[in-house]
Order: sequence, then structure tokens, then C-alpha cells
Amino acid sequence: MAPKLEKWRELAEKELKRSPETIVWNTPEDIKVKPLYTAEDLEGVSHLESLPGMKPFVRGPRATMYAGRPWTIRQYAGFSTAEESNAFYRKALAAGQQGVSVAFDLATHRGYDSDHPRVEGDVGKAGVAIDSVEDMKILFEGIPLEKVSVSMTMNGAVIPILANFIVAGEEQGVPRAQLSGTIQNDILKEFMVRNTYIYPPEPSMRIVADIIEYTAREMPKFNSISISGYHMQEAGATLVQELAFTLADGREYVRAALKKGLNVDDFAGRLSFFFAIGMNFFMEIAKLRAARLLWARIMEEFEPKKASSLMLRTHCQTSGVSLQEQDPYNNIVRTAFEAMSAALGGTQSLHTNSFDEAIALPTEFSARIARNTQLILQHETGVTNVVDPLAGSYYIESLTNELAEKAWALIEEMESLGGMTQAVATGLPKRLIEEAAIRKQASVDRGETVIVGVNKYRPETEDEIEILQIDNTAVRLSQIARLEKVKRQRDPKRVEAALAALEQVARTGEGNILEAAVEAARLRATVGEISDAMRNAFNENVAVPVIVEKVYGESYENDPEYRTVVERLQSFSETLQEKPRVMIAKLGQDGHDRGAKVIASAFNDIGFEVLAGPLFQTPEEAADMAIASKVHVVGASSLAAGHKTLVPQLIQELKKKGAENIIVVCGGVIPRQDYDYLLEQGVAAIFGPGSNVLECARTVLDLLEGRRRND
Ligand code: MLC
Ligand code: 5AD
Repeated sequence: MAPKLEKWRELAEKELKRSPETIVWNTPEDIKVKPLYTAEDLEGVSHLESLPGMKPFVRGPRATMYAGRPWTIRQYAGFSTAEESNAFYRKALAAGQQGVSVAFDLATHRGYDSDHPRVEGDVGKAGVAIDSVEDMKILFEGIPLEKVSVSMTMNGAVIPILANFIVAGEEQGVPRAQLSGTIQNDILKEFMVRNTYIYPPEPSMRIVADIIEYTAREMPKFNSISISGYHMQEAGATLVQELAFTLADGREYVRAALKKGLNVDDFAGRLSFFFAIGMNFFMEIAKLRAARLLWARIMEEFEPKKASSLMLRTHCQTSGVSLQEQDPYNNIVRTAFEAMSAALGGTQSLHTNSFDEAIALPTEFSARIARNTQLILQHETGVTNVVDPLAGSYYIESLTNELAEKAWALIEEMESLGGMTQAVATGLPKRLIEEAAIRKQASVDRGETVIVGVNKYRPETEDEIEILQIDNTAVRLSQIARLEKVKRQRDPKRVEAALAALEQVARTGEGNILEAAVEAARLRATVGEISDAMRNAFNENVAVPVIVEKVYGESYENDPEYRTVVERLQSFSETLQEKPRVMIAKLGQDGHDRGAKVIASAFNDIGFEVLAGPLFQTPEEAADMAIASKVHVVGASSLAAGHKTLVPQLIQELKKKGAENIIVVCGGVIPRQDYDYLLEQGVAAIFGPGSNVLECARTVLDLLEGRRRND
């Protein structure tokens, strides 16, 4: 250690009255953040001399970055019908938004038309319902597709949606070569965390490759994929996991495209990325810098000729999970810090979340504040004037290097499993993310991680805020009416032939799936029909949920409160002469399962016998499973706004089958406005966002004991 630094250490020790090593912050990434960084920390770091616009692009993909052109303000939105979402986009564009980003409903994500019996609770809820080209045309009416770039978050039903978009463009007079935008098309992370897959991994990877091939040939301005870490962080991943798994996924997609015989320079420049920006301010900045550095390193392996093939360009979204139901205006502050972090990290495009995130979809008001957060950053703070302003900071550069090293080690670990498709098949990345999520939950439950207004500084009274309510039945009926009209007006023979041709391409592996689907979409085959043609060829993916054991319990070792609950449960189990059985159910097409997984693991460790229901059950299927497994409690987890339809249906099904003695509780993103309704319908307890898991376990025990006394 340099003599000056020795001196600092002495001073620090005197000030603290203990060693400065005691205030090292060990982050979830296992990075030991020290109170002081100096030039010593940068010895041997090799990227320090690099410049923006040049490889390895650590300082940004463009030479002038925001000084030349600020990032795109691209707010993700979509709800109800195409008409309503279209009106919302047009207003947002007039008010300063620069690009469009479409959120589809879960029925569409999973390749079902709005009239399918499995999607009754999901139509128009978490996004906009799209069944055919006719809906897609309405969605973009009055939005010039040759000028405004459009992102579409679609992975499962990516083929019919992209096909519909291409045809909607054509019919708006914009040839596909002029369409600019991005399709998410990232299926690997769906298998890991987001869960809107339809087909098994292998054919799903073929779909990704076919889209890369088609867009490389036909749509030079369109980004063929948005390789996403966002959802990993939302599911609980550490930043190292998010970074490593995302880049490893990217490597896998490049390989899949090369296997199709493409030249790397013909598609690499149109691969794009997507990261979450959470509350660890400096680490998130370093993460974006490290991502660019590592992507250039990965791409060098494929020996491209163009520098742009090494360039990582990314969209970012501020973190949804960092936002809270309690004291919701705090979320405006959180989002502003996260947005600043994304800007300092050099994102190309950004979505800022609305403050009502933990409760419902944005209202016009909350969406305005979210958009203005970015407009204020761009126009009032001066952050856009200098490229990569934190370069050279000892701390940022050291973090960039350390994140890159740790992520590289994990990338190599995935490589040793045979690449990401194989790794995903082993379930390892998913499990690592789930373990991180459980540790994080335990840390919040124990108050080690402070969340203002939730586990500390909670206000005594809270004002209710206005939220967006969607009349799901009205949306469904209007969608069904339009579907019927579309089907009446088309030529059934030609549709049938186009669908058969598509199925053939899918089955044989010859030809391009997207090309065949464009033909079918032009003839007005629906999203559901196109998906079904592919289901015939590929089958469906079925996942069995696994419960991670011991991680929650170990985080609580020797905690007296935890022990009390465990012992109470033990003695209840003794009187019952068995462990009480709890089924954690996911109803409808909602694949957000972080909460369900964390609850299942924690309840299991506490001593319940836990049964994790599969994703996508109908209320009837869940009731049958609960009865067959003789559970005492069903906990329904709902994050996609289907609770008012699906949970009462579950209770009705249980009643119909004579199992009204099974206690039904529910949790997730459930607005307080809906509590009375759910309680009237027979729900015994509701656990909203930010619930302490130990608290939930106590409540369930209270309910079980109460029920036993009444029996
Ligand atoms: C940029 N340009 C410049 C410049 N900066 N030109 C001169 N000087 C500068 N300083 C040029 C670029 O080269 C480009 O042109 C054009 O300007 C646009 O810039 P961009 O940086 O490419 O921005 P953009 O078009 O917005 O694209 C950003 C992207 C893209 C590459 C990251 O993939 C994108 O928009 N992604 C958004 C993804 C998204 O919204 N996802 C939502 C997920 S929500 P050219 O000609 O080179 O293109 C979700 C939630 C859920 O997933 O789970 O449901
Ligand atoms: N409209 C606006 N934002 C949405 N999100 C999800 N669906 C919508 C929608 N329909 C945002 C939320 C969520 C993240 C995945 O995307 O912020 O956390």
C-alpha cells in the first residue's frame, strides 16, 4: 500500500474507531465495495484508454453519444383494445415520447385468440389484445411507420405478431424494408424467467434463427432481437447473473444464425440488448459499460469484418421490482435515480416506470410523470452534453472491470455446460436466479435491506391513488366480434392452404417460418390459428416447477421470530398429525412466478408441505389439483391483473366440487380497491406487494387454526 494510503487508513480507523474493513459493503454480486477507491485499484485494467464509438465500445457505441443525439424516450405501453392503445400512443408521441413500444396482453403472448376459453381473465389486461392484421392496423393508425420506430415485446407468438406487423406496414403503404424497430424474440430468457414460451426449446431456437435470417434479408432497419436481461433482474437475479446470462444468450443466438449459413456481418449489427436498471446506482452504470466490453470480446470470436458487429446497443427499463405499493410517490424518486443511472451508463433507449407500477398499469397521469422524468433529464440536467462522463472514476472503472471479470467467469461456466440452450435445459441458471431472489426476499423481510416506506419509515396513513381499471369483459366481447367479422370476410380455402403450408415449413425445417406466416397473415389467418399450425408441428413446452429448498431458512438461521413461527407450525402439525399442505397456484396466462417461487420455497422451509402448481392453469384445473392433493390451503399468485376473474372462479370450482373447506388466499399485484370484492367472494386473506413472508406464514397459520377450531 502506498504511504499516503497508509495514512488514510490510519485516519479512517481513528474516525470510525474500528477498522475500515468493517464498513466494506458486500453486494449480492459478492463484490466487496470499499469506502475508498484510488489509482491503485486500476492497475492492470486494460480498457482505460478506449474511446467512444470504437471497439471495445466500453465508453459507448457512438462517437458523440447524447451530445449528437439523445437516447430514445421509448415508453412501453399497451392495454385494452387496439383503438385505446393507439389513442394512448398518439397522445404520448405528441407529448414528447420518441418511439413506440407495444405491450401485448398475455393471451396474445401465448398464441391464443381472444375467444379461447383458457384466456378469459387475460384478454386486454396486461397489454393490448391483438388477434389479426385488422387489430394491428388499428394499433398503428396515424403513426407513420416509415418514421417512428416500433418495439414489440413478443417472444412466444413472435411469428404471427411480426407477420401481422409487416402486413400492417404494407397496407399502410410502408414496405418492410423501411420498417424500423425491434422485436424482442428472445426465447431463452423466457425459459429461464419470463415464461411466455409456447413451443419447446429446440423449435423455439429455430424460430429465432428464422427471424434473424428473414430480417437480415428483407428488413435492414429492423433489430431482429432484443436480448434481454431485464426480466432476470426482475426475477431476482444479481447484476452479474443478469450480465452473464444475457451475453451468453446472445452468443447462442449468434451461433444459431451462423448455423443457418448467414454471414456474421449481415446480422450482428442488428442484434440489440435490453437491461434493467435497479437501485444500485453506480453498479448499474458499470454494468452497461461492462456489457459493451464483454460483447465486443464475445463477438471477436466470430471474426466479423465490420466494427458495428462488435457493438452492443441497448434499451433499458427502470426496475419494476424496486417500486413499491406503499407510499407510492416514492417511486417517482426511485425511477428518477434509475433513469439517471441508465443515462450515465450510455443506454440507447429508455423506459421509465410509472409510480403506480406495483398496483396497476399506468394512468395517463402517472405515464406523464414517467415520461417527463426523461424529458427533464434530457433538457434540464445537462447530462447529455458529455460522452461517458464517469470514465476515469476510480470506483466506476474498478466496478466495470470487476463486474466484467465476474460475469465472464459465469459466461464460461455456461459455456462449459455446452452453451446456453443446454445450460437452460439443465435448469441451473433458473435455479441460481431463484436462489438470489430468495436471499433478497429474506434480507428485506429481516430489514437488512432497507426499503423506505415499506420495512422502515412507514407512513401512518396513506392516500389512495387513482388507478387504471380495465373492463376485461367488454374488451373480450369487442375482440370476439371483430374476430368473427374477420373470419366471415376472408377466403377460408386460401387461409387453410396458407396455414397448411406454414405447418409444412415448420415440420420439415425447409423454408423460412416467418415468410410463410406473412403469407397467412395477409390472408387474415389469426394469431391463434398461426400459432396452432406451429403447435401441430412443434408441440407445446411443459415445465415442471421445482421448489428451491433451505435458502430462505438458512438466511434466517437462529432468528427468534423465525423459530417461533417454525415451532408454532410444528405443534400445529402434531395436532393435525400431518404437515398442513399448501398449494401455490398460478392461474391464467400470467407467467410472473418470482413471488410464487419465493413463497413456495419459504413456506417449505418454515415447515408446510408445499405443492407448486404448474403455470397457466385454469381455475378448474387448479381446483382439481388442490382436491386430488388434499391440500388445506390454496395460495393464488396474481401479477397480471386477472385476479378479479380467476380467483372467484377458483373458489366457485372448489365449492362446486364440495371442497369449500379448502382455504383460498391470494397475493401479488392486487390493488387495495379490489380487496373488498375478493373478500366478499370468499378469499380468506390477501397479501399485497411488499408483504413480509414470515407475516404471510403467520396469517396462514392463524387461518388454519381458526378453521380447525370451527370444524
Ligand atoms: C444514434 N444515432 C446517431 C447517434 N446516436 N446518429 C448520429 N449521432 C449519434 N450520436 C442513430 C443510430 O445509428 C440509429 O440509426 C438512430 O440514430 C436511432 O438510434 P438508436 O441508438 O439505434 O436508437 P433506437 O432506434 O431507439 O434503438 C435502440 C435499440 C432498439 C437499438 C436498443 O433495439 C430499441 O429501440 N429497443 C427497444 C426495446 C424495447 O423497447 N423493449 C421493451 C421491453 S419491455 P440506424 O440507422 O443506425 O438505426 C418488456 C417488459 C415485459 O420486455 O416483460 O413485458
Ligand atoms: N404498460 C406499461 N408498462 C407495462 N409493463 C408491463 N406491462 C405494461 C403495460 N401494459 C412494465 C412494468 C413491468 C415491466 C415488465 O414492464 O414496468 O414491471
